[in-house]
Amino acid sequence: MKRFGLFIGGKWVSPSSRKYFPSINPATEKPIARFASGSEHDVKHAIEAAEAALPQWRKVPAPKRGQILLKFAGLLRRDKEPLARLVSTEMGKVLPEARGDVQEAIDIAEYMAGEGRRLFGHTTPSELPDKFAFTMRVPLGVCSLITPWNFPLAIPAWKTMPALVCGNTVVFKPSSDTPMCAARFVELLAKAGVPPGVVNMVTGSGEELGEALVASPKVRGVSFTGNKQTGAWIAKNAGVKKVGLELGGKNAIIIMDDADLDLALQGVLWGAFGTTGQRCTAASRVIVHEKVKKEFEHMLVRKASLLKLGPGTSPSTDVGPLINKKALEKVHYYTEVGLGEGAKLLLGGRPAKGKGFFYEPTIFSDVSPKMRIAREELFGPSLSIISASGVEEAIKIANSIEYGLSSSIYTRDISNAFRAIEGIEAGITYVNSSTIGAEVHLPFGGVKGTGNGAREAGWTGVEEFSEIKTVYIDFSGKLQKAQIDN
Ligand code: UN1
Repeated sequence: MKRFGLFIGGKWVSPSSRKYFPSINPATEKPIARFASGSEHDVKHAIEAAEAALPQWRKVPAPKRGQILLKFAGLLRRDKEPLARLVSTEMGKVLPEARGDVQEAIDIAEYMAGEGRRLFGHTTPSELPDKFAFTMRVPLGVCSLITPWNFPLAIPAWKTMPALVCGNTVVFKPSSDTPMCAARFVELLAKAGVPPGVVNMVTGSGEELGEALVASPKVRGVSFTGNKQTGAWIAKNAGVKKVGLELGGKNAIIIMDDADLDLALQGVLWGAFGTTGQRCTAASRVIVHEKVKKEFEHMLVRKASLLKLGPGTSPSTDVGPLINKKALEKVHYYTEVGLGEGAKLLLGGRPAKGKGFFYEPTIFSDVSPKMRIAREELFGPSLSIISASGVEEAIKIANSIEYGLSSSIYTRDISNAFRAIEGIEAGITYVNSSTIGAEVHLPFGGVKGTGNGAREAGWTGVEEFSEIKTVYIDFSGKLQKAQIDN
């Protein structure tokens, strides 16, 4: 079986532990390849390589750095099909979605390549004569990028592309569930012309590597997408540096009594069971107007019961496996919690028989907003239906959780739509569309427990990975004192 080391200073090197772990195909439970169990010592080595590469890389003109990203986008495009197959095999999502994962990486690479010719600052008048003031963007320095498995190419690209175009160097720590996708990702970056040391990859246990990646004073930026416990730990341990956190959601779709129910049905199926519910943006709550609740439930259960479980690589599959055994156990644990809380199970509620981490699409009704299944992120194909008597109550329920990433309302009434846009506490609100489907040129992130204000992608992705330098140029030839001489 193929064995991968750590990618440090442009070379594959053995981990100091000499130990390796397998990456598992979640549909078959068979290993795909073996990956290095890195140690703190390896992370230090990677940070040193990134530090050494920084002075030269930050001096490369940003449009030139952008050209390398564009080349990378071209390589992803060339290899889109094999990469999508790899995503589907290693992570489990169905092939069309795996192609979307690769496409999202291509999109952000192209977008950030263009940023190489913008990276705008401001110019503004000085309060004194013969004095000029402007701002410019400078890189943070070495950045640690810690990524999840659910978008094994797109999320590393969301972080790496802005980091690179801004002139940072990177230590990349992918999830141990999808290291093969990460290995292909760094190989293609090197092929596109990213110089040695600019992107380094360490694999292994987050518990083992976390502190070295996050707390090191040599690291000036940390970007993390994952669970809230790890996010809270990072916030506590990072010290004084720029930290971007994206920590999940419990996203709601509101369905009003004036909604197009067929359209809402498609949105709910896609939001709740697409990617087997394993998106931060997945819809795990439906808040439906009491007048249409029965009808909508009936429509939903009929369609959801037809969804076919299977390996992501098989064309007949609608819903792929969960990522691993722990995830399967977690989803089932919440089924038991829901039953214990008195919610009504309409569909599913158990693991599928046979090999692989498959769980039946699960729907609970008569869920009250206080129940744990209505508040806690379970990251799987399990949906809670809550009823509401009107738009204000629906918004209140939508907001009654600690998260605030995505949200959606189905309505034909413009005032309901605007009430939701204004009232829902979330970083993203969709109208007449599901909770998933963020595009790379718009800011992505959440409020409340979802994050710390960082917005990935779009122009804000550049803000995450750069600092502002303010420059004053005095060409008066004399000492001018601001606030005093004028
Ligand atoms: C995530 O699950 O962390 O909007 C990212 C979406 C995708 C990105 C999801 N474009 O669902």
